[in-house]
Amino acid sequence: MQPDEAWGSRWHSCAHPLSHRYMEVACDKRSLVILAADVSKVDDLVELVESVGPHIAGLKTHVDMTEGFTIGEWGRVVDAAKKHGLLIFEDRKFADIGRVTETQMGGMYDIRSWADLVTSHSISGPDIVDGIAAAWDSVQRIGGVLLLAQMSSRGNLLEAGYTDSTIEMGTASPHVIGYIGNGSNPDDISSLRAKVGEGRMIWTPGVNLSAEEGVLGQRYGHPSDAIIAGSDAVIVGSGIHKSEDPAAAARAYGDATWAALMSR
Ligand code: 5BU
Repeated sequence: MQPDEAWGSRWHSCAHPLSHRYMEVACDKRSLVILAADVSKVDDLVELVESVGPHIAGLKTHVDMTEGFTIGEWGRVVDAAKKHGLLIFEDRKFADIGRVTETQMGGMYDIRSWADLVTSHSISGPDIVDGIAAAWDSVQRIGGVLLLAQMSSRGNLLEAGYTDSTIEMGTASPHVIGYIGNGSNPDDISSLRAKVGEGRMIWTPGVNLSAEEGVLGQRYGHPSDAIIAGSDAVIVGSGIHKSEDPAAAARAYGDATWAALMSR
C-alpha cells in the first residue's frame, strides 16, 4: 500500500523527511512497531535485531546500558538495523543546556554518527533541540527529535500544562519530528493528538498485548487502542524481547498495529 493512502493527512502534514521515511518503512513492513531493545550485550542485541527485523519499523536503543561498549562493536548493531531498513532511535532523554547536549551527542557513544532520532526532555528550554541539531549538522547528518510530552510511568510529573508547553516548543522547531505520549492510556493519547494536530508524530511506549502492569511502575495499554487513539508508533520492549519467541511476538504486534492503522 502507498504511504499516502495508509497514513492520510499525517503523510501530507508531517514535514520532517524522517517522518516520511518512518511512514514508508511502516508500510513496507506492515508494522508500526519500534522495538525497545533493552538488552545489555551487543551479541544479544544483534541476534534480536536479526530475528525480529522483518516485523518492525525501528530500533530503539539505550546505548549506555551496553556492557563493555566500544564504537567498533556497536557498528554491528547499526549494520544489522540498516540491513533490515530500520530507523535507529536512541532514547537518550537529553535534559541539559544546549551547549552540553551538543557535546553529549558526540563523546564515547557518538550518538550523532548513527542515530536517526533521539528523545529529549523539554525541561531545560528550546535550545536543547538546537544543540542536538547542531551535533548532527557537524557530521553532515539529518536527524529528528522526539520531545517527551507525556510518560508511561506511574506518578510522573509531566502534567497537562507541561505537555502544552512542550508542544508549543516542538511546534516552533523544524527539528522536532514529534512527541512521546503515554501509550498505556488511550484517553491521554487522544487528548495529546487533539493538541498536536496532524503535523507531528506521536510515538508511545507503555504498550503490551497481555501484561497490565510492568516492573517498577511501568503501565501498559493495548497496541491497537494506542493506534486508534492517535499514536503513530508503538514502542514495545518486554512484550517482544522477553517473549519465548520474539519473532512471533513482533509479528503479532506488527499485525495488530497495521490492522489498527487500516481501520483508523
Ligand atoms: P517495556 O519493556 O515495553 O516496558 O519497555 C519500554 C521502553 O520504553 C523502555 O526502553 C523505556 O526506556 C521506554 N520508555 C517508557 O517505557 N516510558 C516512557 O515514558 C518513555 C520511554 Br519516554
